[in-house]
This record gives sequence, structure tokens and C-alpha cells, in this order.
Amino acid sequence: MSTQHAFSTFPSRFVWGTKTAAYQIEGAVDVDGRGPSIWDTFSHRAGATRNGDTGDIACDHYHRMDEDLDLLAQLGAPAYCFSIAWPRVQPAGSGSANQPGLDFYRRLVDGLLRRSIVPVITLYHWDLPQTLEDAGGWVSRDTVGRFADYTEIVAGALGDTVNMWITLNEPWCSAWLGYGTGEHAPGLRDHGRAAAATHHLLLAHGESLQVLRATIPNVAAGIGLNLQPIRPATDHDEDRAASRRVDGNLNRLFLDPLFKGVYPADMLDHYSGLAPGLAVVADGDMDVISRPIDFLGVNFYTPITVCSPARRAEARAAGYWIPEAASSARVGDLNAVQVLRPDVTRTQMGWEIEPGALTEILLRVRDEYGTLPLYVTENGAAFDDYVGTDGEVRDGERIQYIDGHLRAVLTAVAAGVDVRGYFVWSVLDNFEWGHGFSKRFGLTWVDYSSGERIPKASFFWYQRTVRANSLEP
Ligand code: GCO
Repeated sequence: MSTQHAFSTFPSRFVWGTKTAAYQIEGAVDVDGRGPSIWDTFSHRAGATRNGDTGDIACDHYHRMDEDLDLLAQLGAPAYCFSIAWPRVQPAGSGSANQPGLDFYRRLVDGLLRRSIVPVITLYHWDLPQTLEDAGGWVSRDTVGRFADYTEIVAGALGDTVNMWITLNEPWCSAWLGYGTGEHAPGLRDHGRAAAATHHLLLAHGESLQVLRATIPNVAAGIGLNLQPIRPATDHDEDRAASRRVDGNLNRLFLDPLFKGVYPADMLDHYSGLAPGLAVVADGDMDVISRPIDFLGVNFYTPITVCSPARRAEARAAGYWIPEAASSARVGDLNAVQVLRPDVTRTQMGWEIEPGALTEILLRVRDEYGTLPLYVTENGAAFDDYVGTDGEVRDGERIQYIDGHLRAVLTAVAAGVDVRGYFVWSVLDNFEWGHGFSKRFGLTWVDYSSGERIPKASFFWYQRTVRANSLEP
């Protein structure tokens, strides 16, 4: 499918935005009563992150908020999606609110509104209060109730001026990177716990949704999922079966419960022998999880191609490159190996660049899960940016990446998909989890030693694109 769509102008009410996350940009991890999160614990564990980087300071956004609000105003994108750090609001994950923590977000929202920028809140972007993890974290059903209580506090404090809410960002990452592969906090490697965490995260989403609707009249509430087309390296049954397993774990394990109220049969079977696994599902849970949402946030970066581990030689013969480290397609028990196409450009993350795959996933959601409004709530790329001798950051690759994916959005829109908006990940270079500060995704360069912000060429390109609501100059 061509991503070069005939039209280059976006729907008249298309929402242009950027996105960040608390632990990745705020810093100030022990300021104004904030308690420790699982990422504070994990990032300080030896070997957990590149160079031992932590979010202790990050972009120091907590202290540089006004400067960053002015940067957002200069960019001109009318929406900004940020996440609330749960441990700023409830330092131990339960009990009464930490008012200074809430006050920070009140100032942030008021600052956005004063600059005519629409605030969009993500309630959970992976920074679970450590105290709750000590009590079982997302493997424990109790955390579901704690998240509902936390939602009530934040919605009560900010719901008068914030209408668009995302309950969870990428629950797959929280569950499978956090409890399955150990790449993310809390750094556990137990697929049975990851499957149970999957369920409790989805349940927490459903309970949070109910609280949002009870607290905020006419709220627009949704969830953000990382979705990717998963393709077999060849038409061989074993490769097709491997891609189906990865698709089941990454996409359908979340889409099916949310939109169909059931877990996919192949995944129930795949995880049936694990404990606690999906045995934690209780009567009524699936009704809670599948409560209707007002929009789905689609976080998209790259497609994945996989082969059966037994067919590595055939995959190589078919022209694929198999990185030695690719022992599995992110989750070991899926019995799949990710393969790369040598002729496809990759970002600094090693992610293949194929804008048409975004169109593919948007069409799939519409065709298989429903015609609800979609927002591309994350799309962006890391490249080897640098500041030139003239002080400029010329990131033409990022411009090309975003341009291509916006054209892919237009292709989906022209096919009748109700795509309402697009958020660049991210407005600032920031802490890229296990990669530390080694991967830069921002439209703005951040000098992590001085804190200086330098808008990159892509910042000004996006500024012009937003202003024109079009991709043509
Ligand atoms: C994610 C997270 C972001 C990442 C970004 C780049 O999708 O993993 O939402 O926190 O930083 O996507 O990986």
C-alpha cells in the first residue's frame, strides 16, 4: 500500500499534538513529597539501564515547566499529552493525596490552557509506586482498586479543565517488559506473572474508566496501545504460526478483551499452564474491561517480521538478517525469532521504517475491532542527532519519518478510518527507559548537562505542518 497519498491536507478538526511521560522528563524524583516508583528502583539497579542512566534529573521538566510550556506554545501544536506521576499524587500508592504533587499538575494544566494548548492526561505511564510493587504490583488484584482510587483523586483535581484522558499507556510494556522479559521495571522474568499483570492492568483500565465517567461530565476517555503488524518471514506454516503467536501476545491479548470482552482462545491456551497466569480472571471482569471507550490511542513505530526458531536458515536464505541477539520476538515463550529486512532503513533503535504499516494497523483496528475514533497517540523516531558547529540540529531523517507516517495516516483517513489526531513522540529528547539517554526521539534537543533546549529542524517543520494542517509547503 502506497503511503504517498494523493491528498496532503488533513481533516479540518484534526488534532495535532506531542506526547511525553512523567518519569522520562520530570526529574525531581524526591521533591515536594514524591515517593519512589518502580522505575526509581529499577533504574538504580546495576546494569538495568544504559550507562546506569536514571530519571533522577531527566529533562528537569519539574523545574523547567514554564520554559517547556513556552516551547510548546512556540511549536504551536494545539494539544499536549503528558502523564501524571502516580507517586507524586500518592507517594505510597494509597491514601490521601500529596497536595504539592497535585499542585504541580494544576500549574501545568493552567499553563497549557493559558497558552491555548489542550491538555491530554495519561494516568499511568509505567511509574507504579514502589510500595504497591512491594505488595505484588500488577500481579496483585489489589492494585486495581488502588488505581481506581488514584484516578478519583486526579480526576477530581483536574477534571474541571481536562477533558481527554488516557487510562494506561501501553499496558503490554508494563506487563511483558516489566514482568516477562525483565527489560523494564520491576525487572521480573516470569510469564505467568506477566499474564496476570496483563489482566489486572486491563481491569484497572475498566475501573478507571468508570471513575472518570462518574467524575467528569462528557469526558473523552480511552487507552493507549502499542500495536504492530506482525508478519511471517515466509508462507511456511511454522513461520505463520510463529507470527500468529506474537500477534496474539502483542496485539490481540489487549484488543480482544477491550473490544470483544474475551481473551483470544489461542492465547488462553498458550498461557493455560502458567501460574498465576490468566487464571486470575474472575466473573464479571471481562465486562469491566470491555466497557466502551470514547477513543483508542494507537502508539505505532514499526512492524515486526518473525520466523520459527527452527527456520532461521530458511529465513536467511530468503534474504532476512537475524541479529544474533534476537533470541525471540521480545517474549521468549512465543517461540519466534524477529528477522530484519536488509533493504529497509532502520532508526537508531534498530526499528524498521515502513509508514505503510501504520495504515495497515489503523485499517485492521477499524475492520476487526470497530469504527470508534482513533488517535495516533505516539509516533516518532530516534536518530543519531547532533548539534552542528552553527548550533543547529539538522534531523532530516526525523522529518522524513514523520512526513511518511502522516501520509500513512492520510491514506487511512481516505479509506474511511476515523483518525482524529496525531501526537509526535516526543517534544523533548528524554529518558528512553532501558536505553537511558542514548536514544533521542525529540523534536527538541536536550543538553542533559546544562538543560538547554534546542529546537531541531523537525520542530520547525512540524510547526509549519501544524499551522498549514497540510504536508505540502
Ligand atoms: C513507548 C513509550 C514511550 C517510549 C517511546 C519510544 O511506546 O515505549 O510510550 O515511553 O519512550 O515509545 O520508545
